[in-house]
Amino acid sequence: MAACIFCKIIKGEIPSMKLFESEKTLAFLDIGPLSYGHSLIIPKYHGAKLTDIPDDQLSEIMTVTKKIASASGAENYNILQNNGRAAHQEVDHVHFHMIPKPNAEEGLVIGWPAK
Ligand code: D5M
Repeated sequence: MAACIFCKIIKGEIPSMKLFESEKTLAFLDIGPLSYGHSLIIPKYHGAKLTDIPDDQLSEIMTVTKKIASASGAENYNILQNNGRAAHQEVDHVHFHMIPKPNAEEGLVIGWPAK
């Protein structure tokens, strides 16, 4: 979709810090991280909500999300996926957040309590 910011990232029209790429899936760092290593994992197929994506385009997304969580080295992390404005979705292209939870000794990151 031409106006979609994540489709532009997929096409390389705007820059991103890519972590993983395959035929169907892309992972990159979130531009406004809630914690160090906050990443987004997206299907390359454009759809606003999870229910808009065909199953075959989602087949590897959890495997890739697991890879990214593992590569982050975080012992504690959240996987988050928002659908619709009332559910705090800002970008209308399906994405899974992988948000490491910092250890207390690593200090606070904006909006993210260490404990
Ligand atoms: O989260 C949308 C997320 O997308 C939010 O955490 C910021 C991130 N974002 C927006 N633009 C970019 C670019 N250009 N690069 C990387 N990350 C980006 P939501 O679940 O929709 O609220």
